[in-house]
Amino acid sequence: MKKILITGACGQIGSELVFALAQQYGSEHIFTTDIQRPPAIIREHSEFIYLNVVDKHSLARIVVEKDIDTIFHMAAILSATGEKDPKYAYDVNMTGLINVLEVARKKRVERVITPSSIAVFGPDAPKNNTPNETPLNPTTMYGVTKVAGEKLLQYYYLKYGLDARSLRYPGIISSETAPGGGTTDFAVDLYLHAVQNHPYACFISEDTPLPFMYMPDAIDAIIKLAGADNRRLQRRVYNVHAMSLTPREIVASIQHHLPEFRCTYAPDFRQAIADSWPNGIDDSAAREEWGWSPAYDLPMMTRDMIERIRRRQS
Ligand code: AKB
Repeated sequence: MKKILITGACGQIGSELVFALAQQYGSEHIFTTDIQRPPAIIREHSEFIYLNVVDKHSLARIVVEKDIDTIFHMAAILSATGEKDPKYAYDVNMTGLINVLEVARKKRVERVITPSSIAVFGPDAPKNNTPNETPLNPTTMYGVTKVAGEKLLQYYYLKYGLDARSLRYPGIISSETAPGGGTTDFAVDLYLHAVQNHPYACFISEDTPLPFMYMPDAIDAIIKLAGADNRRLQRRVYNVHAMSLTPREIVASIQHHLPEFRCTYAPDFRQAIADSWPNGIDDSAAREEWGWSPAYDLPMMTRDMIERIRRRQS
């Protein structure tokens, strides 16, 4: 029976992944770690253990004691926080990943799945429908750590046969756990402010297109990739995409339900990060090799987001 470890379990994606994996495999098979105090949903659906991923010995002890066969390594510092403190992003993202890969190799963990990001692309990559394989020259420390992370996964696969897999997430929009320190966080903030009847000053300009995905699709993607038949996988890292959106388009979609909502634009240092990323990425390899396909478009996502945020706040 599967024994799954999730690092960074209290984060935006981790917290919803825990719930989805617990539904599929049973809470008694899910072990979660983070440096934050876990919310109720994590305590209810997993065994939580305090762990800083830079601590390799504690990580190894958990993997051995809990007999872990699959690791979802979600702990990471995102792009905006990474630009404020690049060395911290380097330490957490690179040391965390190499620790997970080394422990997985030595303790014979079957599979490691860890997200990469659209942040691997830099200004020289094609802006539209960015291919899976293209120059990777990011201009942020977050992007640098994600490119290096992708290369590490490939190295461990080729050298040791460790079945490590990754997917390049776009900005993820979700209603349950707020993201922290990302450039695409404004999209979640727009919904939260609109439902609370507050105006919002967006830190990205209104006509900046970026790739996005709704959380249920993000969870579906990572679980599908984790379960894909290795013989069908031609690469270790996959672009995944759902919709290309500008802040103005998200605001218009929200105003369809909440016409009073007002957004102003005050771009800050995060605009340069957004400008260096693609508008939308080509995910045909993921579609062909493991059946990826998103379910949510903008109108469906907006309806669901507003309903869920309202329910949570009532
Ligand atoms: C960020 O904005 O840093 C993340 C990402 C696109 O990887 N959401």
